Amino acid sequence: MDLKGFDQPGSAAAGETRSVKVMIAGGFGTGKTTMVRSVSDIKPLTTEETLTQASADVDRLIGVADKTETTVSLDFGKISINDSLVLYLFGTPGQERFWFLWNGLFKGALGAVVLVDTRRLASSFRAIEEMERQNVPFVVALNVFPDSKDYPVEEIRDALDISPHIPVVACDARDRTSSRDVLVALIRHLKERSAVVLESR
Ligand SMILES: Nc1nc2c(ncn2[C@@H]2O[C@H](COP(=O)(O)OP(=O)(O)OP(=O)(O)O)[C@@H](O)[C@H]2O)c(=O)[nH]1
Ligand SMILES: [Mg+2]
Repeated sequence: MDLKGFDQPGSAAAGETRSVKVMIAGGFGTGKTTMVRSVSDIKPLTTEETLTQASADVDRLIGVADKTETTVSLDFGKISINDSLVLYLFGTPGQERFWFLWNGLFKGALGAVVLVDTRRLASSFRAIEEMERQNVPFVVALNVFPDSKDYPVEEIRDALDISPHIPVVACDARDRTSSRDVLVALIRHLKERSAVVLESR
């Protein structure tokens, strides 16, 4: 994986900007659209439709009872991390009936954030499996809601069955700085991974 341009500002050739595709994934209602909206430098593109009663049995709304809309295709946003790095953000749909779109959406993605609502951990199991299946490096972002319990990170790691090298960070998807910090954690993770790959050659 070529991560040229992931270094600090100034290390890329003068005027060179690297564009990277990053996925914002996770289970239903975990805050993917909220994160893309809060962090994007441009007016994000969203494809939300009104939640229908038909999905109520399938997608449990515990904790997000005031949720009225769901992503049916994708969210799209963009953020400049520094002079040499621009991230293009693609938010995935969370409802299971739209997961067939994930294969196409992930093409060319260098990394992903998997958002997790710790009140509904199981809703993000499938997303984590997908990252592993598609071999996309990822970080886990625990989107903290007012009534989320403060579980030790190790407990969450065990419950999600993710390996120790995958970063787990807490965030508030509504907050731009917090969401940006998650993306920076992902970039660091990608850099560390690429260093390991290069060293092992
Ligand atoms: N309290 C709190 N509420 C949040 C936070 N993030 C999102 N919400 C709310 O939680 C609900 C779900 O957020 P969305 O951003 O639509 O979630 P999503 O993952 O895009 O949902 P789908 O596309 O349907 O899978 C919305 O009602 C948000 O207002 C958060 O960090 N804290
Ligand atoms: Mg959404």
